[in-house]
Amino acid sequence: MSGNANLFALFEERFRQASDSPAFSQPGRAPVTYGALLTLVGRYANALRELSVETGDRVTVQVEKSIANVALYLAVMKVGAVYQPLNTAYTAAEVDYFVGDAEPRLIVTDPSRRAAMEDLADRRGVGAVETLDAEGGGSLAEFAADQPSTADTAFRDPDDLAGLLYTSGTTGRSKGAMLTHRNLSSNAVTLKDLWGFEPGDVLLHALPIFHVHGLYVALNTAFLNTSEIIWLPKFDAAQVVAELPRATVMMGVPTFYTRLLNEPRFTAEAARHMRLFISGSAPLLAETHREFEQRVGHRILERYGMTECGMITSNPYLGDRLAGTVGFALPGVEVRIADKEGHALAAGEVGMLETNGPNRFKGYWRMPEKTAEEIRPDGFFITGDLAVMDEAGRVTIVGRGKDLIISGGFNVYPKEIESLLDELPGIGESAVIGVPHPDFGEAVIAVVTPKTGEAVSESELITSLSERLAKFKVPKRIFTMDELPRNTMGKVQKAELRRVHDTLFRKV
Ligand code: MCA
Ligand code: AMP
Repeated sequence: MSGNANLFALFEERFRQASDSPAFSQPGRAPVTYGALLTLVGRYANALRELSVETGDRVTVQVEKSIANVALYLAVMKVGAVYQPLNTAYTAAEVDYFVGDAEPRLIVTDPSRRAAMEDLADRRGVGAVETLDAEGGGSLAEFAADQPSTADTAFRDPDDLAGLLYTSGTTGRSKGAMLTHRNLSSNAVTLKDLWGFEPGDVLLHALPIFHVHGLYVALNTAFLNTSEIIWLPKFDAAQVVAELPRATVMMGVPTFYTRLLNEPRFTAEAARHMRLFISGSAPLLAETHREFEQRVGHRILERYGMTECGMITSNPYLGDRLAGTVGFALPGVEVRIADKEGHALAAGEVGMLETNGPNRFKGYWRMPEKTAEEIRPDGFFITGDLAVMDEAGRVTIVGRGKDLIISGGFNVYPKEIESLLDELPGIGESAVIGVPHPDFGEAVIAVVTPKTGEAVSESELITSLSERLAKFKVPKRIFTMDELPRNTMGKVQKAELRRVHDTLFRKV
């Protein structure tokens, strides 16, 4: 019989060997060792089993970032269940959809949302609701504290699910990407080696942990290396600068790096101990890359990935990190730039980036037709990103074949907002576009046409949208036009709206 493919089995062995080493350090608090983390995970695993969570069950988690949250993530994996993290900004209406689709056994929520989640659980037939707060307290923490500290690690096959992470679609409903133990392990092992993780590395962690970047890319590589993790609740430039002198590696979205450059205390001296800065989730402007190098003497390593495939390409750790490019396919990962039929194009030609490898997800949860549309029969996944590859295999992302806005590293699908706007009183039609923004990279704005004879109020529209949508999706401005520009086929010309944005509208 082959070994246990459960990723937690791999971590467990390493955590045990490093049991006296710090796993997490937080400003002003005693560190949590890997041994203490193992104990906590054991207690949470027993708590999950007591709550009837079995292998293959989904556990929906919408809680603030905390070490207890990490222990819960690891415990879900340990018992062989499937972790479904949700952005804390999602409203009850948004969570309702995810819960209805994933059909979890257990929902873990912030204490402030308990009543709303219990209602939802009743309607959706979810067995249990428990809470965790930002300090790691709450009903689940209390229950776990009374449990034994050791528990068996469930035996899992490489293709069994470890995570269910939702990505919105360009049309219609959000899709749950089914991520397997093989997907997560292969990516973590590859990145740890590729990015040169070594004993003594300290990771500064300021990302949220409900997305692939902060959860799997950052935590899993650090865990494989049993690195100390400087644990910050969120990105705060001044706090990051204060903690950097103890760190060697940091991962962030481009907004982290532009915000650091706006912080006068961010100097070469502050970054003297750093080995590596990594950026991803959205394009890093070449000028940010250059300014960063001038300021602190580090070339940011830009990589490219997505929820469905984890990391796909990376600039080299040793070798040229070129501004504006995302580097080479990871070892073991295939990338091709293809035409509409999936045939590879020659070097230098722009096409769709398609990829395959052990990191590629298993498919969309209960959506076989969507899976078949996006994964070709030869296994290549159609990413929706337009790219070009040079003779040496270096990839540059040149645009998106999908109508998507990335704001501060969060994805926003215009279609979702347009559908809600179109339902509001007084609106004829709407178009949602992304426009350049100095902090978020892109900002969401909307253009609406009023129904004949009706007046629309920007602030009322924003208030209505905020009741249904996470804050980061709500347009920063909503402008009114008599009619939307259309091409001869009648399709709204978003490129034209973006082009005239600078001249027609005030900047956001
Ligand atoms: C917060 N706001 C935002 C965003 N974040 N609006 C647009 N885009 C955002 N990303 C809202 C707030 O609700 C607030 O609204 C106002 O904007 C200003 O908030 P501020 O305090 O400046 O924001 P913040 O709390 O400092 O957050 C900004 C942030 C954060 C630190 C950049 O958004 C963040 O941590 N982003 C990282 C996202 C990420 O991890 N992405 C990875 C997913 P108001 O003032 O009205 O209340 S992609 C992925 O995983 C793939 C696989 C990959 O390749 O990595
Ligand atoms: P998500 O669906 O949240 O996983 O977002 C994945 C998308 O983020 C990709 O399809 C790309 O469009 C974008 N992305 C991630 N990393 C980069 C990068 N380094 N440069 C440009 N776009 C990126």
